[in-house]
Amino acid sequence: MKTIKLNATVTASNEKDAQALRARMRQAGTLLINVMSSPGAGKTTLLSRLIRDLPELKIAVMEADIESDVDAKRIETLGARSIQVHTSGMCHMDAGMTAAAWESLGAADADLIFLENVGNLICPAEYDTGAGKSLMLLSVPEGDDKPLKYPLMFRKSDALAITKTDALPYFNFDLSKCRERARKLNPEIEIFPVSAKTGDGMEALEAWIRSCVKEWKTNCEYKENH
Ligand SMILES: Nc1nc2c(ncn2[C@@H]2O[C@H](COP(=O)(O)OP(=O)(O)OP(=O)(O)O)[C@@H](O)[C@H]2O)c(=O)[nH]1
Ligand SMILES: [Mg+2]
Repeated sequence: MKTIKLNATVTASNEKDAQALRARMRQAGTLLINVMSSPGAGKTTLLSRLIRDLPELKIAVMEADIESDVDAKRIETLGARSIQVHTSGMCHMDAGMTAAAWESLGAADADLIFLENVGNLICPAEYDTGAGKSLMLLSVPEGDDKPLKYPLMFRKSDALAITKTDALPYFNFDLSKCRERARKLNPEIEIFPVSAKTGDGMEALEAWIRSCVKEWKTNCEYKENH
């Protein structure tokens, strides 16, 4: 497992870099999912479960953190290719950093790459990484009011995994209120209440991921043939 240190990319437009990376990844037939949440919401635990539950997909992971390589090591024990990216103090990944990490990862044949972004609900929402899909996590202990406080993250995400649902009996977390608040910001958002600990709700999330990968590859074949 490699660890690389990256600085913020200095180019004219992050949006352009992101579009270019998305186009290259489409050609490669690799779907990149940008995974975002507060620190400790359960990203690495969820990704570990997905790697085990989706053996038919070749999955690799890019772990972005300010310090340490514990998350990439956790992923590596599952046999998936992973790379640890240190962001030089930055609170998010940008498209140039993501492209550099993809190159260093060396997973040209991957069907699916997860980017575990730096843990926070603010900066990662502001930067397009070039990912094809974005998945945010909100864990039950954080509270159902988070869509009110961090609206951009909910607006920008294709899917919301409400994690640690096994903890629902111990917290005042109203699932339907949370759903309603998230949908008010983003009517299209897919919502999956899950527990990576018990496996509850994982099937629906996994079906969504499978269909995204399939659609990504179908479009890529379509493009190549026309
Ligand atoms: N009860 C419960 N605990 C969970 C679940 N998923 C993760 N946890 C716990 O939550 C803590 C944080 O989990 P991680 O997977 O490390 O969270 P993370 O979002 O990757 O954390 P950072 O990378 O530090 O931002 C750990 O103690 C996990 O065991 C879950 O489904 N249920
Ligand atoms: Mg983690």
